[in-house]
Amino acid sequence: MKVKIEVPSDHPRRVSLETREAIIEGHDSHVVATAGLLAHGRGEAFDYLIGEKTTEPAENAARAAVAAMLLAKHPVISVNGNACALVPDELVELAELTKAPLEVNLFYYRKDREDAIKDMLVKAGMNELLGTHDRPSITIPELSSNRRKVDPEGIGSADVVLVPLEDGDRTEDLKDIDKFVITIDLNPMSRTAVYSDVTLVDNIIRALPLMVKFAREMKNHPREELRKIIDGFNNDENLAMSVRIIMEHLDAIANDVSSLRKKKNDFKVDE
Ligand code: PTJ
Repeated sequence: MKVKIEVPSDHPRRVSLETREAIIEGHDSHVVATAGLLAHGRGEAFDYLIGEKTTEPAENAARAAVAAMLLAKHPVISVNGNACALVPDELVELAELTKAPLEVNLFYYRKDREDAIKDMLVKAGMNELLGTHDRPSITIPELSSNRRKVDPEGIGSADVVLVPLEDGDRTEDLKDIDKFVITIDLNPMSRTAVYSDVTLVDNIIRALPLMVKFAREMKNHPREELRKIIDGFNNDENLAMSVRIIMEHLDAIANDVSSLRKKKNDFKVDE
């Protein structure tokens, strides 16, 4: 993540401030929708609750997600404004490693946003972007929002779709048309989280680099091994574990609020 402001390296909220800045700069350049600022705030709140680190269930989900993408006949990565603003380089790298094309698919569509997202991904090294206005499109009647317009070579014909930071209406519909859906959502109770086949309850700024790392490690794994990883994964159990981690985390704080001062580096709160 490259941002214009300089946050002192010892600032206890450095990562959070830089991430916020990336979203603000993304909004200034039209990559991020105004509603994306609010979506980010909701994500930040859930990240506090989960402890602002990748949990074991999130790591397991990342492994299953990458296995599904590597096994897929035609995996596709759906890109929205927030995902592009936060992890452009990792989106391009994951696309290359898993042979999953990137498709821009916006809830709050505007041509200038599509252009800004394309520019950012090209700067990150992307060669081709599906879903743009100059490409053929088909409509998925089951989808209700603007997201219903998809690329026939992308989401239209995909068997596995990664939909990071989703708005809830789409996952259920994608399931209805037999897509295997992977999502990244810090809220383990969102509709997207509970309807997906694999949900990474993690911040996209940690989840995408982790998926890239797993994709590098797993890309030459035998197919049976990848299949075993997916078969051994249960999304409901995984979500339940994420909710329990939040509860245990809050319980520990309720038992000893002063721990927030002592363990400043484990669980950081704003001043
Ligand atoms: O770019 P567009 O037009 O396609 O619009 C994108 C947004 C994100 C505005 C749109 O999809 C939307 O309104 O999403 P929601 O309904 O706010 O849902 C976003 C979900 O992502 C929420 O459950 C948040 O908790 C979660 N979230 C927010 N930031 C992060 C996150 N999850 C992972 N990492 C984050 N950084």
